[in-house]
Amino acid sequence: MNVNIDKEGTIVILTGAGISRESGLDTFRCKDGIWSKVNLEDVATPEAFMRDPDMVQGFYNARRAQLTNERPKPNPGHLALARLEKEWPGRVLIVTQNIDDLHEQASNENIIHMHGELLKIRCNHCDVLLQWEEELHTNTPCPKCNETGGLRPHVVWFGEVPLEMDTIYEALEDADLFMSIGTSGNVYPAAGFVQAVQQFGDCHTVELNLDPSNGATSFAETIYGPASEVVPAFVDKLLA
Ligand code: BV8
Repeated sequence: MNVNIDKEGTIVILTGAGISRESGLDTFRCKDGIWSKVNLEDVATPEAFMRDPDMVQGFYNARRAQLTNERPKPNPGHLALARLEKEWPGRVLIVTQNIDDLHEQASNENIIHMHGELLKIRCNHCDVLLQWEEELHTNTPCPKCNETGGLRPHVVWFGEVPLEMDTIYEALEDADLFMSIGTSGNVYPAAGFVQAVQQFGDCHTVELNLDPSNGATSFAETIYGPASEVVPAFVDKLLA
């Protein structure tokens, strides 16, 4: 790391599918990624849910079953961020695009799932938000309002507004260090955060990824390699 971050400084960390790859969860756009097997237009848009809800529910049931049956574990990349949150005197916030629960399993607390969470569902009829580890079907009655056809995965589909955007931009305004880990920089507004922090003020920006993302040239510093190796090494230097 080629700059000194004030130890009381605020660190905002954006994570993507790449940080969970070594825990056995597919990424989206890598060779054999999720979007090489299914079209996002068919499973991750509100239009798809209107058109063929069973197809959409099936897509998320399969990913939810992978989380609840295979119980993937956090890898050294996740664990290093947990150590950073515990030992860094200043504020540490994880803004993740991931809908898995590996940051929680690693015992991070300050986490925003800007694209939602796979182990939660909500009802379009009564807006209840529930923890959910089972399969979900169009005729599953809502445990609160008992209506059917309203329950959907608590995830942000393309064309929908990401979650907690105000809190995220407030943190980006306050950031002294912005780290981006395991994301290809294809999906907005997350892919625009590196430009946003530089408009807000003096913030050091670092990309930690297997290979250069679409936004690589926007970062002051770039470190390439598997998250399980480069993230612990970077955190060691930060806490040194
Ligand atoms: C919105 C949830 C308005 C569901 C997801 C501007 C320009 C162009 C388009 C747009 C734009 N603004 C908006 C859009 C439209 C759209 C968009 O960005 N489209 C793209 C495809 C062009 N955005 C939206 O619709 C968003 N909504 O904009 O609302 C708005 C905006 C601002 C404020 C208010 C309102 C909503 C987008 C959310 C969609 N939902 N997921 C689900 O998971 O099923 S997005 C989905 O892609 C995932 O959440 C994922 O996180 C995200 C990004 O993918 P990555 O995580 O980056 O994964 P990827 O496979 O691409 O890359 C993996 C990376 O890891 C690679 O770089 C690889 O090298 C690296 N890697 C691999 N292994 C490792 C590794 N790194 C380290 N170690 C390893 N071992």
